[in-house]
Amino acid sequence: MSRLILALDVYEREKALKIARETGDFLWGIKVNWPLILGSGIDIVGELKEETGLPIIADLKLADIPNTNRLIAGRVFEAGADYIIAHGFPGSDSVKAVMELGETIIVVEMSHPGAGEFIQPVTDRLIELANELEPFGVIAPATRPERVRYIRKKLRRNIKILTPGVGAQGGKAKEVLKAGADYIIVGRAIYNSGNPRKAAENLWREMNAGTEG
Ligand code: BMP
Repeated sequence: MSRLILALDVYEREKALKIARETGDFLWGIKVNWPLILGSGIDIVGELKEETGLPIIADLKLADIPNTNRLIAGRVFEAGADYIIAHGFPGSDSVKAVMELGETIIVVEMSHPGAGEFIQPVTDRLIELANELEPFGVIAPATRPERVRYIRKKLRRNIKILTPGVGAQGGKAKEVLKAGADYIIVGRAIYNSGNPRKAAENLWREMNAGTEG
């Protein structure tokens, strides 16, 4: 089984569907973020699901009061999303409002340099929140394998770790998997490559090398 998630951050519907079709064989799932939702509308979630049969993660990074989180998440789950990503820092009530409607992934640390300013100092608290609420998974930075290792140690075993930051942001798939990630999220290194299918296949091979037999 694949542990690769495509971050499909393009605007255009046709382009998104084409890349999804080409790469689907090598993916566990597809992550849809604001660029694609703004460019193509929320119905793209159902279309991608129908086209590929893969789980769809809606990366909205919800960070609002419980009622607003609930209003947004309700529509997005209705549109066919299997998972929604929410921020943990607005508090447990805001996250619970999403979790009551469907499978949720909580951001506990981010992959960009600025993550060191505000989110990394509260990662321990966000891990505690995840351990208490037991969502499907958490987001952790593929750009810092040592932080993935740390988060894996503190996080309940049944909670998955999904890591963006491989490829364009400098993270290395093998290293992050070794540090304890369950899934690797990759965008530009696949959709901006001349041959997205080949790029996804190469990553898939790299991730599976040494795990056969
Ligand atoms: P790329 O492989 O092109 O860098 O894309 C990474 C994807 O993961 C983007 O959709 C980005 O918004 C998302 N992401 C991230 O890069 N770092 C995080 O900490 C959290 C994210 O959701």
